[in-house]
Amino acid sequence: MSVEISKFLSFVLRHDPASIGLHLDEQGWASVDELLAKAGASGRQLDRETLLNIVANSDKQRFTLSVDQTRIRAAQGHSVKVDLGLAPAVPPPRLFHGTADRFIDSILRDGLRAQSRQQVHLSHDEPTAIAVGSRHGRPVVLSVDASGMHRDGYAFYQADNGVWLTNAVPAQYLSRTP
Ligand code: HQG
Repeated sequence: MSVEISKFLSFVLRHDPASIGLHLDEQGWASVDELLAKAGASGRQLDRETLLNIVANSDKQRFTLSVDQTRIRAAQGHSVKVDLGLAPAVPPPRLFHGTADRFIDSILRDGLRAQSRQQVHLSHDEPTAIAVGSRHGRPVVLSVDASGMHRDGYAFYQADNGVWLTNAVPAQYLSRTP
């Protein structure tokens, strides 16, 4: 049940708020009251306590609440245009990207692209990257020379849940892990 609600929340807060008539501001925040009301109006019974529980227990901490708990947003993963307002951050020397083996030739030729999302998502460790890649097929992990990119002027951001974000990764900064 909570997985289903979490998927619903990811869908409306990342991809299609209009599907339930929800408004996101430029930084991706929705009013918690409005979310609860519009979820109910679209046939999903969701009360505040359940919502707060799902936010607190989300395995990847996918959702962020404002300090006063009146607003909520997805920490990352948006396809709708938002400016999360994250400050540029210095990345660790290496980051990882998990993908499926069928994408490798294209990625090593063209680099990592954000595809349908606003930014490329990078993991700080290989096990996380394997899990991300497994969503798409047989997982392959790419190592990203994050310090080289940073030195060359590419900006990195860290989402509220620790996921690293950058606009794109040119192929020369990528290598396949064994
Ligand atoms: C691939 C999940 C061919 C890219 C995860 C990926 C993450 C290319 C796919 C978050 C390519 C896009 C994001 C190129 C990139 N040619 N394929 N040039 N450049 N790709 O789902 O990173 O559970 O949009 O490798 O844990 O898999 O939803 O991105 O395979 O943190 O919270 O195009 O979503 O989090 O797929 O996942 P996605 P992602 P949640």
